[in-house]
Amino acid sequence: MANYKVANEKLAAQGRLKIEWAESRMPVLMRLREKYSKTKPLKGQRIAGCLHVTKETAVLVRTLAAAGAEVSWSGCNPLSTQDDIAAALAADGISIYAWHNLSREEFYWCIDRTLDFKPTLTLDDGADLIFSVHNKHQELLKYVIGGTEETTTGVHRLRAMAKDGALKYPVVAINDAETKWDFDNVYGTGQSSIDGILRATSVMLAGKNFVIAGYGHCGKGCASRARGMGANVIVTEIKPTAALKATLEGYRVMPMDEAAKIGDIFITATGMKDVIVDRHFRSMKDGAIVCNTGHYDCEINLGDLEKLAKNTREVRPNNDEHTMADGHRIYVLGKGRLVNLAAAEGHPSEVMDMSFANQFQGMLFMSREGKNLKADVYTLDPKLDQEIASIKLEATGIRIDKLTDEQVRYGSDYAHGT
Ligand code: 3DD
Repeated sequence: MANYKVANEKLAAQGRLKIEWAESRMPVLMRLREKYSKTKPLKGQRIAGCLHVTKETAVLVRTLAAAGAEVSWSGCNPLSTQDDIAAALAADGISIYAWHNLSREEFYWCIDRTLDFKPTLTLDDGADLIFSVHNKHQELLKYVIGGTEETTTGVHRLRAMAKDGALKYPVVAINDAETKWDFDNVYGTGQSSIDGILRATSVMLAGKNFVIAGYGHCGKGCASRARGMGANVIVTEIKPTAALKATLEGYRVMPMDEAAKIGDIFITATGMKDVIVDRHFRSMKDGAIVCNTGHYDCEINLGDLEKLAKNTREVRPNNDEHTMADGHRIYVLGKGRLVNLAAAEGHPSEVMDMSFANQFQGMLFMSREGKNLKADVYTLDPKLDQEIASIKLEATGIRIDKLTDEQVRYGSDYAHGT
């Protein structure tokens, strides 16, 4: 029996039902499982994973195991583990160390446990696992042939390490795949962030001033989904081109100092620290709701808020009320951690299907090529995007046109002009 530590093994049956639900909505990953469970190309590989323990992640874990890998897993956020999913994976025989609401020490203890079997591959979301191997477990570097990284923030961190010559093994930036960032980050984050806000507050979005800090892929998704629910979207930005795009999309754009005075709901999606700080809390309306959908919990400065608050209490699950000296109340969701996974179930299965098809392909690629690559950050072959998208279209019964031979020739013929 695999070693593991989960909150409650009795939740396994409930978790299994959720995983089956996800499997029925992840045709790309299930197609890969069907294909590679026969040939088992990952046989002999030991994969340590550090990625939110959700029903969708469980489908990826089961697919990696079906392809022959030995898998050990921890969650990549103290608040994002779904305990019933963790129980189901433990019952599957996966070495999983994850439970909801981890302390910082427990979080890193779980990561350390996944390293006990000396992984040959690491699979990350936020680079905490790979960073632990580089900084606390250098003796394991000799076993690792490569890794993958899921998210924008993690890829940014790894590129900085590579630039410094600090990266010691090759990693695939999964986030750079079009069928990841242009779907997961936009449509996934858009829907799941609204989902988290609604589960933690059940407020009406229509007519509310919905302030989004950061108009990158995630912010863009949040803006369009919030507008779809009738909210008045306000965008704050530091990058002129992003601010301009938001303006041309019809959103109001202004500095956070101004937005803080009129916002009803605030969400940060910047990847930067201290986006909402003391002076913003002071100018917010009574009843303002504040949350974050970036990977780390540094975007909302909770230290500033705790200094200002005279009283704090949990008024609903994942919803803390902070009362200021003047009686104004500010509601922080998910303790400032990513609201889509702390207060809801993360992105829907349909979109994680493509992100995790890229993760699976990244593991295959690294298991084959890792030992021949220098320590750097790589991207998958863009052809894989079209393959993943084609399977997705086929599974959803959508048919598209095909170029004729003449059109293919035209596409590469530079001789003719007007
Ligand atoms: N992420 C969002 N929803 C998720 C889910 N249902 N399962 C696992 C991970 C999930 C995080 C992704 O957005 C990841 O791609 C990221 O952090 O960028």
